[in-house]
Amino acid sequence: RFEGVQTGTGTGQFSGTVPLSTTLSGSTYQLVDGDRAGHRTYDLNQGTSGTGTLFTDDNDVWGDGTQSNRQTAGVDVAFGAAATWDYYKDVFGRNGIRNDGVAAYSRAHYGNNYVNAFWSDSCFCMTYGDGSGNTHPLTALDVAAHEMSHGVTSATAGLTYSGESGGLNEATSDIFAAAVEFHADLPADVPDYFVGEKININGNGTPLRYMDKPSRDGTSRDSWDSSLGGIDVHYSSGPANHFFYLLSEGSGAKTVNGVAYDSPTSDGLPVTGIGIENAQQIWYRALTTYMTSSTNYAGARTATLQAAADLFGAYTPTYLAVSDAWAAINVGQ
Ligand code: ASN
Ligand code: ZN
Repeated sequence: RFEGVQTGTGTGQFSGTVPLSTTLSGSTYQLVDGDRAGHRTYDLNQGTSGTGTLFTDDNDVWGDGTQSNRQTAGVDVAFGAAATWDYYKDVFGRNGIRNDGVAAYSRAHYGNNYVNAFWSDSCFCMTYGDGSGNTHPLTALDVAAHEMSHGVTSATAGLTYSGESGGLNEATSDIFAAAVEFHADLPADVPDYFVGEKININGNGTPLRYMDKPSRDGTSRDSWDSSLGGIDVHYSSGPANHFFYLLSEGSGAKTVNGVAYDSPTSDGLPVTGIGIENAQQIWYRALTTYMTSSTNYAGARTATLQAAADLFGAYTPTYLAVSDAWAAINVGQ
């Protein structure tokens, strides 16, 4: 722990009331995470460059869950960064985005009516808009985990952000976004296989993306075909997201944490799930050991089979489930 580290309490709009590691400087608390390499959270105050001002507080009680309180977005994104840091550390032994023990930083309240969030390798930071009307912030846990995971992909496989490798890059961020939710297991954000289900980006309460059947969003693909590399990476991610759901939970109808899913297979054959704990280990090892910048869907199949062989043994039931899940999205057989 850093000198001066404190345990504050925050109430986010999406995270609920959560502990926050903060730092006491003189008589002012700073949103600087002394337990996670000093990750800093800034208020851009609707600006679009630099770092704005560090979030500070005089009593270490942050935000109130309402969007009108400026600290609330800071709580959600600081918690998201902490939960994602902890996920990579606890589950994979990874020490930060680049595995070098160095913290990124977060910037909330970017621009005006900015309906996005993004990771940047050049600042080594995450940035969050306040959404439409500056009243729909994109600050939920899965959004933070998605963006931070772009940093992990960039530091490992380096999947090029176009064509099939771009779809795999996006899917990697969605996969770890879901996995971080399951690891954090927040009462206020029940873990699911959706992305962006809390931020109401569509205005009707629906998620941004669905992993059990990606076509539920109206645009994403459920399965691979030869045209996949020609579409936007946020839609060509669909088949890989679907693969990960099938590998984790299996095909058909299922309820997880009270959420109903119904996952189809393109070959009509069933897939038996191996659990998200095993599936995430396979995807992470494939990403960090076997995938490269130009890996396509066929290459991702090979990479995950190699990873499964390393972790569980070749031709074990777990290994065969990986093969079945790829066949279910029309990759290999
Ligand atoms: N929020 C988007 C994403 O992480 C930003 C982008 O289009 N790269 O995918
Ligand atoms: Zn992304």
